[in-house]
Amino acid sequence: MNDLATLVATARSEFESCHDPAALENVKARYLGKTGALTELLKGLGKLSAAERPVAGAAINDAKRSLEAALEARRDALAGSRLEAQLAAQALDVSLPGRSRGAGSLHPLTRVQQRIETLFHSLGFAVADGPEIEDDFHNFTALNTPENHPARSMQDTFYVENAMVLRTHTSPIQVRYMETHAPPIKIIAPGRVYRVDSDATHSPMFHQVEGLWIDRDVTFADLKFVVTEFLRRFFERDDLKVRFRPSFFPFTEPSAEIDMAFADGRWLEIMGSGQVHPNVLRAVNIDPQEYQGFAFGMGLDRIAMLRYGIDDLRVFYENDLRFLAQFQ
Ligand code: 2NL
Repeated sequence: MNDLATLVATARSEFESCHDPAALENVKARYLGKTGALTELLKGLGKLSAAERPVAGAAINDAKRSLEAALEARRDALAGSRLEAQLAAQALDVSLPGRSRGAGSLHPLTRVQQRIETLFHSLGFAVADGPEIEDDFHNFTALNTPENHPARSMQDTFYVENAMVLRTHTSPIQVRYMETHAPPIKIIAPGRVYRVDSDATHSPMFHQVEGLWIDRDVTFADLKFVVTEFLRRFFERDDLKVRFRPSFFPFTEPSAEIDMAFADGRWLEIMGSGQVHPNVLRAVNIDPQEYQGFAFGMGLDRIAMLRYGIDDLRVFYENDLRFLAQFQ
């Protein structure tokens, strides 16, 4: 039975050299299949004598069992290495740091608005809010703005249905506050405002902060103190210079344009202000004989540009992350 031993040895080594299950099943068919080498040997038993048959039969069956065992072992080994390859491919390194989502940040205009609110809060001012779509009375009439004033024209202001306007300043917030609160009144009114205007330094939507302090004896001297104190704290410069230039607004009398200068001596126009016009107080049923005070208004976008050294207003509204991510 030397041939049988050779056959078994050859088959085993062929099993071992198979590296994928399909190849292994092909080799198996050549030895153990219907027309396989071992199957043919079993079929040939009939030709042997009765004396030879049991010995040869037992030997062939032994060889068959041994090949079946070798086949099964090789199948297991291939399945095992396939699983290992899969596990290696999907390996998870639990010691790696987690993937974090980048933290967002506040828009620079929001940061500047919050800073202004904090500073005025420390000077005793509350923060008031109101609608962005206003009626003619709160946006213009109550503010002593004449019928023919250019701010009232469709060229300068966005009109929506029912004679409503997108507010052109945050003054109507203060008008509404005076309608619903008795003096003393000490508020700032930050928010979005709208004008028909668009270039590098003007956006159709921009931001304003107005302030209002009404009591029995609030004077222009109080205005000078509050504004100077605010600007020095906002720009963190104790040596910041502030000057008041005579000007005109329909809603204040007298009125002043406020300029400021850093140490370099260049003057910058930064806000408008004045003593609240008696007609404005009358429009909200406050007696101008009893109460007086000041108001001011500034562009938030402009003050933010100065604080961060930005020369084009449009970057605030483009939402380019390369710009916004600089304010983390
Ligand atoms: C500017 C000028 C100003 C006011 C706003 C105001 C509000 C009320 C009554 C009186 Cl309720 N005045 N606001 C006063 C003076 C100037 O803003 O150049 N803003 C950017």
